[in-house]
Amino acid sequence: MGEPSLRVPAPPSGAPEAVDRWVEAVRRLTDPARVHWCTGSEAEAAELTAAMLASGELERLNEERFPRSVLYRSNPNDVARVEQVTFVCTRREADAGPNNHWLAPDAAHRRMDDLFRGAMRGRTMYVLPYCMGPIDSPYARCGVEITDSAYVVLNMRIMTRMGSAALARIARDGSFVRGLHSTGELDPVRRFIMHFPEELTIKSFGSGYGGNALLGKKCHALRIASWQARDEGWLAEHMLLVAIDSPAGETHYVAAAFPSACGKTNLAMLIPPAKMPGWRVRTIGDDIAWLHPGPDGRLFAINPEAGYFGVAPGTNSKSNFNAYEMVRHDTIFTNVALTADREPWWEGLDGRPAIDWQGRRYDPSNGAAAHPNSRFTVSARQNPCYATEAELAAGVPISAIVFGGRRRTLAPLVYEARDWRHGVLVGAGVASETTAAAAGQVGVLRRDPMAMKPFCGYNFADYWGHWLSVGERLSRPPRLFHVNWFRQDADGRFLWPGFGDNLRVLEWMLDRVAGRASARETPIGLMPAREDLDLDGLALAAGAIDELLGVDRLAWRSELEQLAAEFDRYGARLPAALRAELNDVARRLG
Ligand code: GTP
Ligand code: SPV
Ligand code: MN
Repeated sequence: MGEPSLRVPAPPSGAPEAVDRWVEAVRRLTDPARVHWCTGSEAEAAELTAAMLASGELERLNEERFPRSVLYRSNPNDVARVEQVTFVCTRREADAGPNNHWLAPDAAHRRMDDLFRGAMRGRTMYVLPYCMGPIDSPYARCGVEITDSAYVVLNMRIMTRMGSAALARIARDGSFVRGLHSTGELDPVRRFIMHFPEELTIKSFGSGYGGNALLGKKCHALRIASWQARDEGWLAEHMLLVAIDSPAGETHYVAAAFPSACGKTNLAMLIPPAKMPGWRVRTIGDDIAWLHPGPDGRLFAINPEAGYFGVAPGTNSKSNFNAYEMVRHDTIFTNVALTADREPWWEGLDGRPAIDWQGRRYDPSNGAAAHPNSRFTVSARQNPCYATEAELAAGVPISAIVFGGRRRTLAPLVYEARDWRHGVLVGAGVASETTAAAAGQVGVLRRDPMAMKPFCGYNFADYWGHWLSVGERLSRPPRLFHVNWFRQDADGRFLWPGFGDNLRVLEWMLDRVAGRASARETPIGLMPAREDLDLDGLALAAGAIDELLGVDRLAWRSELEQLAAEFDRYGARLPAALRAELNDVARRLG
């Protein structure tokens, strides 16, 4: 390994000894040319950016129209999360459950350490301490990611509270999640993302992209955190968080779980339709929520993240004006196209692409100009509708939890669970058509309970049981709903306009919370009649609303059979109460 004495890292004073020891062990294993402890400062980010611009890893965008923004092109074989090679490595296989790929911890460590041995030779090893959640929140949790990717450093700096303050908090907490990452050679057959929840450890090799590499996000804040949350009595969820201010001056906080690329960022930044003056939606989070039963019997939530890693395609001034405004400066774009003026471009924008996401001259026969999973990374502070409640150490009390999926048929626009237990069934029953956010086929319906299929760090049967037990601790639980913005007609046209008009559905939910709105009983839950929704000014196709609010009993019976078959995979571990809820709906369907 040669000359280690020249390469001894200089930990900042105040670095806890446990961090130090681990960094030293990783340094010996990976053999980097140098070690850089990240402070998270602006100067550090500017220096890393300048170096990446000079090496060609980043490209400057049109400085006048997108100041201080850059484009990163990832390897074309590395453009999304890779669920096939994502593992949960628990001592007992059953603890990971049929919902996860599993490997024994010893074997997994061996495989990963073989990959990491010497992997950073000639490269810089970055040590980045980060905090998920407001730095002074009792609900926040810290981690340290070691990576050889400067792109990861720049992204984590936006997505988390990264740097010296986090290190100080780790010294106070005495514990942290260890995340080791290397882009390796980007060889798809040498690509693995391994989680060791019992050791609070993550090892990720061979990908530099998003959820595979920004370890604070899905790996820590969902897979590891969901495990910790079960032990400690809270929930780590794939949910957006919003404050909704009504014209009457009420504010309600709503959390919503939709699968990847199914509308969380868009709902989190929703602009009310012109027909709803006085309403305002403010963003607390757009992807992940940590939920804690509070002292007063309500459920409180924080957003562990500090930025957004959002889907670019489809974002424009009509669909999401706030997002479009927010990415016009100080933004990292990944895998978008360029116009002739070097402005970022993606499908859904006006104008024309000149260069595609792979840096080639745009040619429609090569497919989309921007990769369908191209993204922007941006600080939450740039969001025009940022909610300052995102900084509250105690979080915000949740009035409603919304589950949803992308389904062209069956699932109605909205329905409400009869109570928490039924709501757990509704969440467990989420299914959605796959999207470009994960490698693999797009548009295939798959079961995605609570939008957590790729992210739950333990056995779903235990997870559903945990959801039921959290509900039992809430004397004032939120109401639970299910929505589907993605119903289509026979020609593939959306039946519901979506985006800003989704607030019409949220208004009904909040009226339900306040006891103002009526609902009709259906076998699958409580639904608005068309008069209960404010549809004023909407140009819906003839018959669309009946379609959107209909319950096709025959189709639902077969849906429940599929859900029952899914539950069977969990055997005796499945909570009896969940099976009872399913049987109850089946009985109501006749
Ligand atoms: P992740 O970041 O992958 O977790 O995705 P997300 O859930 O935040 O999804 P996002 O809001 O980025 O939306 C993904 C895609 O769905 C974008 O192309 C949006 O334009 C589209 N979309 C979002 N909301 C709606 C809606 O209400 N109706 C329709 N038809 N499309 C929508
Ligand atoms: C998702 O896929 O749900 C995302 C993007 O939010 S990633 O960070 O790649 O997981
Ligand atoms: Mn997501």
